[in-house]
Amino acid sequence: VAALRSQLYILGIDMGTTSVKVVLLDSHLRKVTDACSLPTTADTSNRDGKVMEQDPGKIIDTLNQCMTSLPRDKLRNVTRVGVSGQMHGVMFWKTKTACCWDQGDDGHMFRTKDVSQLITWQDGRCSSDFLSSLPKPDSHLSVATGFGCATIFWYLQNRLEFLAEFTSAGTIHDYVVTMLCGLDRCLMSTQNAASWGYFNTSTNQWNLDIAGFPMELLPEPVAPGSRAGFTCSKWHGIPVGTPVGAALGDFQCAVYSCMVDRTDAVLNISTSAQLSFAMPAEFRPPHVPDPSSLVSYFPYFDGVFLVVAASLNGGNAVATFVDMLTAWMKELGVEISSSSIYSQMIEAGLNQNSSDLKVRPTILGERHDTSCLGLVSNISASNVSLGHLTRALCQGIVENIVAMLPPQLLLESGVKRIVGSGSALIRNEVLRQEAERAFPFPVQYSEDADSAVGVAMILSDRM
Ligand SMILES: *[C@@H]1O[C@H](CO)[C@@H](O)[C@H](O)[C@H]1NC(C)=O
Ligand SMILES: *[C@@H]1O[C@H](CO)[C@@H](O)[C@H](O)[C@H]1NC(C)=O
Ligand SMILES: *[C@@H]1O[C@H](CO)[C@@H](O)[C@H](O)[C@H]1NC(C)=O
Ligand SMILES: *[C@@H]1O[C@H](CO)[C@@H](O)[C@H](O)[C@H]1NC(C)=O
Ligand SMILES: *[C@@H]1O[C@H](CO)[C@@H](O)[C@H](O)[C@H]1NC(C)=O
Ligand SMILES: CC(=O)N[C@H]1CO[C@H](CO)[C@@H](O)[C@@H]1O
Repeated sequence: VAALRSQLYILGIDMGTTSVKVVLLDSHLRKVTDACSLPTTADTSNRDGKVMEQDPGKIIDTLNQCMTSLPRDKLRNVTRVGVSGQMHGVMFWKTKTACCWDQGDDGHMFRTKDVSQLITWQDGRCSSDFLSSLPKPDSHLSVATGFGCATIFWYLQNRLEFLAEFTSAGTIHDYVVTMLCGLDRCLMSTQNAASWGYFNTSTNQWNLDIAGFPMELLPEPVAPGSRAGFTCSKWHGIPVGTPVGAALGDFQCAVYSCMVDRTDAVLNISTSAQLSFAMPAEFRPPHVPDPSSLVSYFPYFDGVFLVVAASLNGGNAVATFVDMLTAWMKELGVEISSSSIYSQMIEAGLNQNSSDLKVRPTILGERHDTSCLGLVSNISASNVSLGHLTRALCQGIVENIVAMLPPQLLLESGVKRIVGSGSALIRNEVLRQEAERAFPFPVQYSEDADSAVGVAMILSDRM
């Protein structure tokens, strides 16, 4: 039977902060058949410790390398292209001359030309004084340094001549879509638009009709899941005229890749930790941002919002504990590897069912309370073994994220299952046990939460 049906693929691309990933999804089986991920090493020298910029030329070269690694015969059968990427950041380009197409033997591809650096979400040039001097956004999301519109305001006040060189702005993934389709105007999904600030998600309009603001640079908002255009040239073997989706947010795509049912909540614990689920269709976020709020609302699909609790403390807290033990052992003159400490500590934690010891793992503070650092409490002489500490640390990590978005709220919103993802959760059985204890729902694990896979699935389902 497989031989009779034509084999078609969807290409998913994720333009991440440190790497580019491409996947081919078999349209029929909805399974990944090929994938490639390469580091971009695109960070440029950090001039004053606050500027975080990347070289789009290097990022696009990395994309070309990833594409070259995919089987050419499958690329010829690609029927849709989806792109996701790091949100909040902004780059500028000159419409029409922002890339050059290379029609060489090794495949048609484009490279950057007449583009600015990418100012990433990690950029710190906008001080809190600067941000508070800006007009008040009409958005439920507050504006932070590294957000596209804040960066444009910074150029407006500090280097007006820089902006005059360009005619378009977008995220790096919007740039890819715009070049692939040869568009005159960048079409930006509301997922990415909301991440720039100054965007009203009720009207789906920018609110920057302010004297002097270069509105003409801003992309045109479109619904997530809609088509931006068609490939304007053959690209690495993909036929000309292949539909390309408007670029999406990496977070939404990662959630999509592991949310099987609409009633699933996703608990992701990697370096940091997030808990997220789709709010009921009629839910609308409050009109004014609340800086003390523990959750954010991000546009998902069809006017639905994802509620997201984001903790800065996840696998990094476990890693810090392991590093601490490794350093102590070394100071005591015992050489033992971190990986051996990690596995023995998990073993000890598994043998200790519960503990009265309490660990608050917020070693990095939290966004809503940067001064609330970690704490170990309720220490008694018999509760200080490695097993107690491991158990208490893992329990603390789960309780910390769960406190931001309590199970009662999940119940009321119709959540029926937790999908666990992220390397720190998947490989740590004590953490998994604590997650299973914390929720009144079954917990199922998904190893392949992935933005590139998610964007391919979205195009398969929705476009
Ligand atoms: C591409 O599609 C053609 C026609 O449907 C099919 O014969 C061929 O096997 C497919 N190639 C691959 C690599 O799947
Ligand atoms: C967005 O626009 C709607 C409709 O005009 C308005 O009711 C709302 O207050 C605006 N602001 C936000 C943050 O939704
Ligand atoms: C989980 O977190 C990692 C790292 O922060 C991120 O790359 C991934 O997309 C996240 N996955 C989900 C489903 O949120
Ligand atoms: C953990 O608790 C369960 C259920 O109470 C019990 O059956 C099991 O023996 C306990 N394991 C350890 C190592 O204490
Ligand atoms: C602290 O430990 C004691 C005895 O081990 C226990 O009874 C108590 O419930 C613990 N307190 C908290 C807040 O866990
Ligand atoms: C879970 C556990 O082992 N708790 C112990 C902590 O220490 C107190 C006081 O020594 C014991 O009574 C608990 O059994």
